Amino acid sequence: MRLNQGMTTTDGTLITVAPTGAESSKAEVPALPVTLEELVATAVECESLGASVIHVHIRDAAAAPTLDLGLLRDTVAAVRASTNLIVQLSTGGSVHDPESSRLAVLEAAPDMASCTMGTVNFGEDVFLNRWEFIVDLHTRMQDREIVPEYEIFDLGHLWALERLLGKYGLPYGGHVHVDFVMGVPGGMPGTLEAFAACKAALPPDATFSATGIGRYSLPVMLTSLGAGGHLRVGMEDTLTYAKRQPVESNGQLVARAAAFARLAQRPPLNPAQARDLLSIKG
Ligand code: KMH
Ligand code: ZN
Repeated sequence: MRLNQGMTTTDGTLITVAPTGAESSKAEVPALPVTLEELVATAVECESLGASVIHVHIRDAAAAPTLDLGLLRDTVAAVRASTNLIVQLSTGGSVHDPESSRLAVLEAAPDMASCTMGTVNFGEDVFLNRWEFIVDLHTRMQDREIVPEYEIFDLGHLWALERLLGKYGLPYGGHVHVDFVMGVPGGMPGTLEAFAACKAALPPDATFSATGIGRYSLPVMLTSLGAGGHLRVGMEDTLTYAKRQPVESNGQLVARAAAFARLAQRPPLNPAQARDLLSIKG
C-alpha cells in the first residue's frame, strides 16, 4: 500500500502509545497520567516524539478506571484539540467493567477502538470477551465508521478473527489492523515462536503491531520491527525502563521506540500517514 509522501506501509513504523491502562494505581505509579490535563500533556509530548495513535483508558476523580461516557467524550475532544493523534478508545476497560459500558464507549465517537478477540486469563482475573459481545462490538463499529484494532492475547484469537471477518465482513474502511499483546500472565508469551505463529495466522493484507508486557517489552519491540510490524509502547504495558529503573514517562518509552524505528530505517509515521495506513476517515 502506498501512503502519502511516497511512503509504503513497510517504509515507516506506526507507533501507538498506551499511556495509562486500567491496572496500575496512581499511588504506586505517580508518573501515570490519570487526569485529563496529564493525559493531554502526555499526548502532546508523545506526538512530538513519534507516536501517531493513542490508546486511551481514562480515570475518574479518584484516579480509578472509569468508562463514564461524558468523560470519554471530553477526552476525545481534548486530545483532538491539542494533537493530530488518532484517538483509539479502549473497549476493554478494566476486567470489572460490564459489557454494556464497554459497548457504550463507541458513543464517544473515537477514530478507533480496541476489540479483543477472545477471553483470556489476566493474572488473577479473567478478561471476558464472549463471541456475541465481539460480534456486537465489530458490527457497531462498522455502523459508526470506527476503525477497530483487534487485540490478540493468544493464537486462538486470530482464528476467531478469521471467523468474524468471514461471517460479518471487513471493518469500516476495509483495512484490518491487529495488535499482538504478548506476555500477559494467562495469555501467550513474548517469544519469537509465539510471534511467528501469530504472524502466520494474520488475515490477508492485515497490518500488525505488537506490544510486550513488562520484561517482554524490548524483545517484542525488536521482533516486530524486524518482521515489518508496528509498535505499541506505554505505561499501560511496561513500568520498568531497564533493570531496576522505573519508567519516568510515556515519552521516554515513545522516544526509545522511535529511535529503534529510525535505526531500522523505518521511521515513525506521522498521524496523516497513519490515517492512510489504517483507512481512518479524515
Ligand atoms: N485492561 C484490560 C483488561 C483494551 O484496552 O482493549 C484490557 C485492555 C484491552 O486493556
Ligand atoms: Zn488497553
